Amino acid sequence: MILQNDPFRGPKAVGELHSSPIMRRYAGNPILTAQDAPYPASYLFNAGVTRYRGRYYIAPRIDLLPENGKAPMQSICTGFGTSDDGIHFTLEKEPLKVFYRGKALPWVCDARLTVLEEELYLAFCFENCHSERPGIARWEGGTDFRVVTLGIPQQRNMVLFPEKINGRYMRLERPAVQYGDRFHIWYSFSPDLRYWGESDLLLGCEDVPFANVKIGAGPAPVRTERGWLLIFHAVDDDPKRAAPLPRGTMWSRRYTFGAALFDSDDPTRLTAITRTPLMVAEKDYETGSGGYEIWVRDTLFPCGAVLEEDGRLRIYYGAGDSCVCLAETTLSELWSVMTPASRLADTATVPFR
Ligand code: BMA
Repeated sequence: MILQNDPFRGPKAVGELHSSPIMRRYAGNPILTAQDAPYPASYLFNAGVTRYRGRYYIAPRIDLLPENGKAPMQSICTGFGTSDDGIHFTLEKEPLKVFYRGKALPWVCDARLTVLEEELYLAFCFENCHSERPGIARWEGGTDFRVVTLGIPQQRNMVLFPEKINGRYMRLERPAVQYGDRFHIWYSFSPDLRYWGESDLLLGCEDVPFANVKIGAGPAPVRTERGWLLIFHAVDDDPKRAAPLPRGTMWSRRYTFGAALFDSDDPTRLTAITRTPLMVAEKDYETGSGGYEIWVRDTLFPCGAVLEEDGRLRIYYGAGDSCVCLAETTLSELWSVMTPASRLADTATVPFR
C-alpha cells in the first residue's frame, strides 16, 4: 500500500550507482560456488562468516532448483564449513540442521554468524507454509544448532550483536510491512536471548539515499573505535530496468550495500552513514556478463564481516544469488566515505502529514 501522506517518501528512481574506490574485490572471486557443495546444489550464496577460536566459519545459503534433475521442487538449505585463511573454505558433508522441538527447521537461509560470550550463534530466516520467520540458534558441534528463540512472521535479516549492550542482548530485524511501501531495520533487546522486546526503529529506508524499497542488516555489527559499524543492504527499484531473469521472472530491483555507524554506548543512535553505496554489481560474476551464469542480476547481499587485527575489514557477500565473494577495505578508508548523520525520523511514531 502506498501512503500518499507519508512525509518520508523519497525519490522514485535512484539512478546510476557505482562501487566506492575504497572497496577491493578479492582477485580470486568468487570464493565459493555451488560446485563446492558436497551435495546437489544449483546456487550457493549469502554466507554468514565469522572468526571463532582461531578459524573462520561460513554458513552459505544453498538452493537446489528442480531442473538440476535431482529435485522434484525447489529447496533451500544452509551449508556449514571452515577455513584457516578466510578464503578457502571446506563445507561439511551435510547442510547444517537447526533443531526446534525435536525437529530440524525447513528452508533455513540467509544466515549470519555471531560469536557472543564464547559461543557461536546463527541468526537466520526460515520459510515454510506459514510464511517466513527469523530465529537465533546456538551451535552444538558438528552441523547441529539448537533454537534459542524464534520471531513471528514476516521478518528476515535477523542479526545478533556480539556483545551485551548495557547489560542486555541486542538484535536487529527487518519486518515486512503491507503498510507503506518500504521496509526498515528495527531492533529489540533481551535479558536472556529468549524473550525480546522494547522493539523500535533503528534505521529507516528514507535514511539511505540509494534505497527506495527496503534496507536490511547485513553481517553482525562490528565494534570499532568510532562506534558500532553496520554493513547493510539497500534495495532500489526502477521499473525502467524491468527485464526477465534467466528463469523468466521480471526483475527491476537492485541490491547494493553501504555502511552505517551507531553510538558505542547507545547503538540505537545513528551517527554516520555512507550516502552512496560501498558496492554495486559490476564484475562479470556479479552481473552475469562474460559467460557467468547468475540467478538474480544486480544483487549483492553481504552477510559476513571480519575485522582483522591489521585493520582490514573483510566483507563476504552473495553475488547474483549465485556465489559467495569477498571484498576488503580498511576502517580508516571507511571513515573517509562516511558522513555524519542522524535519523530523519526522530521517533518511530511520526504522524501522517
Ligand atoms: C531477499 C532474500 C535474499 C536474496 C534477495 C535477492 O529477499 O531472499 O536471499 O539474496 O532477496 O533475491
